[in-house]
Amino acid sequence: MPSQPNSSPANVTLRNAKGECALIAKRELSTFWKEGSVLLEINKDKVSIQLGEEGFQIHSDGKSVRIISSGEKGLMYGAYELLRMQQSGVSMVNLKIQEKPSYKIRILDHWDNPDGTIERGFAGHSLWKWDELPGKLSPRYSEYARANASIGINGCVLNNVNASPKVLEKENLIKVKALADVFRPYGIRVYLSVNFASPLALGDLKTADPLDKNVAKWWKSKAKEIYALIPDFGGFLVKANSEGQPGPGDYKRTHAEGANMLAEAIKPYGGIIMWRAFVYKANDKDRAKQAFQEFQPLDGQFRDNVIIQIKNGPVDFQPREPFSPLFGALSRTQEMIEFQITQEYLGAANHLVFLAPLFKECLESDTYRPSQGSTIAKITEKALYGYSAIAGVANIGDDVNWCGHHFAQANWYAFGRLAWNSNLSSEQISKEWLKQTFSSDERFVEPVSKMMLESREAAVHYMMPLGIHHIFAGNHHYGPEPWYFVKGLRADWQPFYYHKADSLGMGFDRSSQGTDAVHQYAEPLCSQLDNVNTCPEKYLLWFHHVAWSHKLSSGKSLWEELCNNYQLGLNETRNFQKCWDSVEDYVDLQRFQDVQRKLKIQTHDAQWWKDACLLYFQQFSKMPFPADYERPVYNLDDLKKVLIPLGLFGNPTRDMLP
Ligand code: GCV
Repeated sequence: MPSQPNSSPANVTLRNAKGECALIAKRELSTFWKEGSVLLEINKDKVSIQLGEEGFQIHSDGKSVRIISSGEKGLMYGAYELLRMQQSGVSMVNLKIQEKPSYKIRILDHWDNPDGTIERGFAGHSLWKWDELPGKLSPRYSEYARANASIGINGCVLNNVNASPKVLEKENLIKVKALADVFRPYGIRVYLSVNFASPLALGDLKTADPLDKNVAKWWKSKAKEIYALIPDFGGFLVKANSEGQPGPGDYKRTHAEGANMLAEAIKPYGGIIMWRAFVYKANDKDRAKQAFQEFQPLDGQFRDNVIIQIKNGPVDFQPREPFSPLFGALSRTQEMIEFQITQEYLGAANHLVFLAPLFKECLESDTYRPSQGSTIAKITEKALYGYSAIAGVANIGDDVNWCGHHFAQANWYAFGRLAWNSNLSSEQISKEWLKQTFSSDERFVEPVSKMMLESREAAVHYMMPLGIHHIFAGNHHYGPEPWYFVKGLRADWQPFYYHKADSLGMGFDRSSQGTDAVHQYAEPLCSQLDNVNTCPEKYLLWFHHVAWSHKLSSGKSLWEELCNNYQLGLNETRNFQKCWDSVEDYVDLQRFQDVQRKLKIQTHDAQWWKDACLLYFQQFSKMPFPADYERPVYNLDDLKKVLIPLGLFGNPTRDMLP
């Protein structure tokens, strides 16, 4: 979002355009554009029609610039693109740009609760002040919409997928309408998460069975009520029969039967249903297989306005997961990807972890379905029935800096930019963001971009290298707790289920000798993953239970390679501290110190992760620390006593140290 106004307003003209998005484009350019005049023009020429109402062309001759689109939203996105180029130092001479978004629906999912808390939120309370709405509109609502529009986001789900039925009550819908009215000029549509049992909770009905005529009628009348208030309402997001949420399974109906009933209610108004594939039952041998098992047989049974929303990996937003095998496995059903921008499993708002490389790793994964080259980006960008979509679980709260950590804003930015253009590189995104946020001096941008690009891999190294997953502390998912065990608690909510460390080795055997999850992937991937010698080492312990003495490609044993990875991660965070200190001159004091303080916590936590994991796993490997590696500084018994203070909604409070 541009931030330094121009001293003399630019000459900006509108042609054939007078709508709200075009007016925003004009206002932004008049205030911030510094290089001559700009013409914003609605044009129905062939290219503009092909680029669609959000796409645009930018032409320049060095003196004046022309932004052309077939729609008003395209003019707004073109204006923001121009300002982004200006702030990133791109030459304006002879520009000939054509852009259209990779995804039609580019949406943020807020996990905000009606009481103002945010599930897995680390940046304060919810931005939405339900108590004040609709009478009082916080100025942050339009700032939020503006920031989103500037990076191409065009939708938001306002409330948590663990949804309270109350959101559908009349008095709350009026509040939703107030927000929708603020967001609309910025091209943003609102959506709601709904509780499948809402007719039971809010109506006089005794069932929420999707095949019951009265239930279908109830949803139809609710849809009518919503669209009377918000004519461009986007639709519903549904978490059904997952982690205790109600769903069609409660009535022995399928996900398709549940989703289709809602889809029919909303279809006359052009709405969509985003139905989540995040389902897993207790006591199953392999949680990672369940979404595929449940949804693949339903392919072809969903209405055309249902989109299946699939998390990037088969378990749950871990620091690294292989992609979900469901991608590409539904050839007659629209699939969308769900990323998590909020850092539930990546150090909350304390760790600097730039997520563009994680997003790209998934988008570029080849599913081989139906054939080689069928990447997740290609599969999900293809609109089978007119909609393609991508979602990111938001990391935004009412903190002054929006996201709790200054660098967490880069993840919001990266999500939006990739949703707009999935071909952008992580490097380009990091540099654009740094130049617009801090300084365009190369002496700042180069080292800090490098730090950002290394940060996700560093987090994998110091938290869960080589395919280890879900060894977090119970409940809050902040620190390490591979030993966490609660008698009677479902096994798949405990780390042992995932790491399976024993005297022989560690790792989850998902090979054909184990749970056979590998067979949910297409060939040649399936065979590659199935063989311990060809499985990429970054996924080794995800797919195999590996002997402690097993030699990896480095020539080191599994145990030595674990020690190596944890040490590497710790060293990397120390280097991030040095890197940041070296650019002090380019950053204002407050942000410099904020980030410096967080990097200190991150390094501290990397040490904590290293010691906790290696000391714990050493009990099984019974192997010594290699001679040239640093010794632990903590004792395992002390680390087992660490209690993280929990704040809002059980989220870890900021700035904690064990
Ligand atoms: C909103 C994980 C998180 C939950 C989250 C859930 C989901 O289990 O820990 O907080 O619930 O994913 O995506 O529905």
